Amino acid sequence: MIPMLYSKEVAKALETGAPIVALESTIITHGMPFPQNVETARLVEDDIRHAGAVPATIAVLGGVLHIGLEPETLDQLGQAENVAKLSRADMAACIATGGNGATTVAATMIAAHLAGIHVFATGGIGGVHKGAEESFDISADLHELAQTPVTVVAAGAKAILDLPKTFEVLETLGVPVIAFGQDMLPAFWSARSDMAAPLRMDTVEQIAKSQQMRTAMGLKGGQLVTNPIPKDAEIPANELAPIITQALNEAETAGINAKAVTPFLLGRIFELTEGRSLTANIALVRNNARLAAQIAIAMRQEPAPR
Ligand code: PSU
Ligand code: MN
Repeated sequence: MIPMLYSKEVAKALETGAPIVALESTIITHGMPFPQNVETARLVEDDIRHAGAVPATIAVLGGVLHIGLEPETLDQLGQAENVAKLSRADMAACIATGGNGATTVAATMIAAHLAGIHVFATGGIGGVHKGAEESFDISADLHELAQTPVTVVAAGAKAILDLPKTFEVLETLGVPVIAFGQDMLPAFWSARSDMAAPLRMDTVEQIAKSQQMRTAMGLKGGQLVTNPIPKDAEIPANELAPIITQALNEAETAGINAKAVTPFLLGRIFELTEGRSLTANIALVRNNARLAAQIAIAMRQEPAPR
């Protein structure tokens, strides 16, 4: 038996069949500084409610897998120290040993699927790190998309990554990568990269139907929906490039590796942009939450194709 606890609103939504959107917690504990992390988590949950769906923020607390957090619990998590960053490799161990852990994209997908939730919103997925040919640092998020049937809405892969290699791996793994409403892939803090998207969709109904068709065909895995950051919130890629390079160099000099790389880089880019990267990050997560809510509503309305 998996120790699981549902928030009141998620328990009710599961009973009534109301649309639900899963949310990760690593962005709260490792992706943003306090207090903006908690403020953003609350805003994102409210965005989903206003769009007509129910938010389910996921975390492991005292060895219990929480599907949806009550407001007090969300506040505590935002200030908690020594919370593990959980992925597929260590999630079960954290639950088994009674630990506390925040869920990454991979772990959140696993939890969402266990709870019967089909849609999940985040900022940016993990991917192939620059220099991966040496470090072999490739996020488990990519393999999770290939095997767990959850549609993930993100603003692309985080621009600190090697984006061409990240999308090559997704193609190899058979993960549909869909750009919402444009031909080019977005690049997290920037609305457009210079890479054409493998698939483009302009309606949430198309996205919902495509996930259901995969399931009907017996194809494992989810889909990645890349949703461009709103134009008025973006930071142009050429402005960010030197800052990302500087942060990467500092990470190398400081010997940062494994799970610490992404939080280190996000933190340094926040400092080097004097907070602008965080403002953009908040805008894109909220934008993704709103789209995910619409997809969750469309999935509920579309009967599974036969
Ligand atoms: N999106 C954000 N900020 C984040 C993350 C996503 O806007 O901090 C987290 C997600 O939890 C993602 C993780 O799964 O970063 C990737 O970490 P890694 O590169 O170590 O796999
Ligand atoms: Mn990694």
